[in-house]
Amino acid sequence: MKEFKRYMVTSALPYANGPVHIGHLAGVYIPSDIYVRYLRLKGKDVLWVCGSDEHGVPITLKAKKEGKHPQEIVDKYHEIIKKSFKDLGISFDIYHRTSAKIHHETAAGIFKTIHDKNGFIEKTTEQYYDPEARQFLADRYITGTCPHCGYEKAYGDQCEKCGTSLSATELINPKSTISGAKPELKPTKHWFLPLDTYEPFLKKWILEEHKEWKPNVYGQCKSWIDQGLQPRAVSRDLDWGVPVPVENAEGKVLYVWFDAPIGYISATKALTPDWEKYWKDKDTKLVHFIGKDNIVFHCIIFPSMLKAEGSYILPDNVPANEFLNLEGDKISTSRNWAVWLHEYLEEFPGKQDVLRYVLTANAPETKDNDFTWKDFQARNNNELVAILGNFVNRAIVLTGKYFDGLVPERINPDEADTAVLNEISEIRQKVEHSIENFRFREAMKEAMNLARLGNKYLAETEPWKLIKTDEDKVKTILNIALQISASLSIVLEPFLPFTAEKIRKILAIDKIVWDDLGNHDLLKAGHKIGKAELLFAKIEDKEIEYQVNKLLATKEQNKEESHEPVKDEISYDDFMKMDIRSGVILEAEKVPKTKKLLKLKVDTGVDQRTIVSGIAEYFKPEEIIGKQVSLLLNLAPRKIRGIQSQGMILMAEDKNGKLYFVAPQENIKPGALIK
Ligand code: B3M
Ligand code: ZN
Repeated sequence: MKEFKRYMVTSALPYANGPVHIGHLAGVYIPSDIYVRYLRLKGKDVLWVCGSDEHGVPITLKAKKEGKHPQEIVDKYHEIIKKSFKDLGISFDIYHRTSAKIHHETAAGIFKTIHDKNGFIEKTTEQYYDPEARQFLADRYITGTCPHCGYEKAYGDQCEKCGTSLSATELINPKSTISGAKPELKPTKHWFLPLDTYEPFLKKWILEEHKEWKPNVYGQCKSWIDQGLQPRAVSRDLDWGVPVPVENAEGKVLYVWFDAPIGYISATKALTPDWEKYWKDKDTKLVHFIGKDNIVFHCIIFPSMLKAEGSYILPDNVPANEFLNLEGDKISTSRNWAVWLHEYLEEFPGKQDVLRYVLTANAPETKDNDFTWKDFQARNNNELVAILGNFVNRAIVLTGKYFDGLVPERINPDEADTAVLNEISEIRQKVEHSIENFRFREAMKEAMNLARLGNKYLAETEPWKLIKTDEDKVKTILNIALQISASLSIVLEPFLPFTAEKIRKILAIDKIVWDDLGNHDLLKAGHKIGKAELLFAKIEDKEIEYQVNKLLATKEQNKEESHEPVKDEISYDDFMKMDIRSGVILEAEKVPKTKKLLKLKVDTGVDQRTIVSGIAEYFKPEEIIGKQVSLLLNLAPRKIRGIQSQGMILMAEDKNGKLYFVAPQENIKPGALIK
C-alpha cells in the first residue's frame, strides 16, 4: 500500500435545507470522525473539511415552500447543522459553506479553466419547462419514473433508489414538482461535461487501479461505466447558485453537483494558505466520506472535472456507506420520519457517546441497516453500562478503597497477568487494521474487547476477595486493570471521545498518543488517580417509550396529511369511455382459499352479472346483500381464480387501506348512469 505524507479528508456537504439526522451521522459523519481522530492520534498530517451545501433545487424548493429567500433558509440551517455537529464531537477542521465568496470564486475559477481549455460542450437542447411556474425544470423541480429501475419518484438529475445519475429528459411521465403541470420541452443553452470522453481514464483509474474500493462503491462505478457515460449538463436555468462565469450566460448558474464538491477545495482554501499541498500533491491521500446516493458524483463526475482542470489529485478512496433506516422504515425528511440530531442532544443531554456508539455498531457499512430505540437502550444498558462503565468503575473504586487512589506496583506478575497485558497490543493492531480499511463497526467491537478483557480479568482474579489474604497480588491485579483503563482512554478516543476524556480525567492523564497503546506502564506506580464517576447511566423504558410514541404520532400525522399523487391528466373523451352505473348486490360469497375475494352477483340494471371484488377483509358476504353500489360496467372481463369477472365495484380506500363503498346518497333503480 502506498505511503502518503498527508491526508485530505472530506465529508459530504449536507444540504442546508434541514437539520442533520441519524442517517447522515451513521452514513457519513461518525465514520469520518473516527477515521480523522485516529489519524490525529497517530500524529499524521491530516485536514478534514466539510460545510453546508447551500445551492441547488433542494434549497430553492424549501425557500419557495416557506416563502423565504434561499439565503434565509441556508443561514438558518447552516447554524443549526454546524452547532449540532460540534455538540456531537464531530471534529471538522473547518465547517464551511458554499454561499461564501471564496467558494463562488473557486468554483467559477475551475469552471473557467475547463471552459478555456474547451473542456465543455456548449449546446442548446430541449429541456423541460413548467408553463404555469414559467421556469425550466431540473433536478428536484421535476420528478418521474426512473428509466433504469422504474422508481416513480426519481428526480431530474438522479434516481435516489438505484443511484443512477439522470437527465430530466430521460424521466418517464415527467411532472413538475412546483405546479404538478405536465412540462413542455423548450430550447435552452447549457454547458456539458463530456463524461463519455473520460470513460477510458475512469475505466483504468477505478476498475483497474482501485479494486480495493468497497464492493458497493466499485460495483456502482462499474455498472455506470459499463452502461456507457453520457455528456452531463453542468449548468442550470436557476437564479440561485454560482453564476456561470462566461459571456452570454445570463440566468445560468453552475449545476449544484458541479459546485458542491468544489466546496471541499474552497473550504480548505479558507482553512489554510497551504491548501494546494492537500489538493495538488500526489503524496496526499484524498478520502471522500459519503452516502451511497453520492457515489456517481464523487467517483465519476467530480474526478472527471478535476481531470479536465488538470492540476488536482484524485481520491484514493471513497468509502461510501449504505442507508440507515429507522424502526423498519426509510428515514424521510419530508415525512419527518427521522431522529434529528439537535433534538437528540436536547432530549439525551450528556449521551453523545451513546448515540455515537449505537450508530457505529449499527452502521450500514455494507448494506442498509435499521435503528430501533429498543436496540439503542439495549446497547447502552448491556454494553456501555454493563461492560465498559462497570469495568472502569471497579478498577477506580477498588484502587481508591485499597490504595488510596495511588496506582499500585505490579509484584511478581504471573503468566496470566502478562498475557492480559500483551493482549492490549493485539487489540491495538486489530483496531488499526479495521480503521485503516474503513471497517469502523469491526474496529469499535475490537476496542470494546479491551473492556471485556478487563472485566473478565477482574471476574477471574476477584481482587475483592484476595485483599484479605494476598495484598501483593491485588496490587498487581489493580495495576493491570488501571493500565487497561488508561489504554481504553486512548483506543476509545476515535469512537467515544467524551468517554475517553472522562476516563483520562479520572486517571489524571493529560496527553495521549496512539503509539502508547500496548505500553505496560501507561500509569506509573504511585501515580495519583481521581475519584470514580459513572461513565454511563441506564436508560429506562419510559425514555424509549417516549421516543417511540413520538415517531408513532408522526406516522399518524403523515397518514392524515399525505395523499396519493395526482395521476396523469386525461381528456373528457377518455373519461366518457367509461360506463359507470349504479347497481345492487343480489348475492355474495367468499372465493375459496382466498383472504380478500368475494364473488358477487350484481343487478346492473342492464343485466345480472358476476363480479369478483377484493373486499372480503372488510365486508362479510351476508352483510352486503341488497347494498347499492357503483360499478364500472365496461371493464374488459377477466378470469380471477377461475371465475369470469365482468366489471368492477368502485371502492374508496383510506390511508390505512380500509375500503368503503361509493354509491349514490339515495337508493335509485339499478342501471342509472354515473357521469
Ligand atoms: N449535498 C448531500 C446529499 O446528496 C449533498 C452532498 C454534496 S457533497 C459535495 O444528500
Ligand atoms: Zn432508478
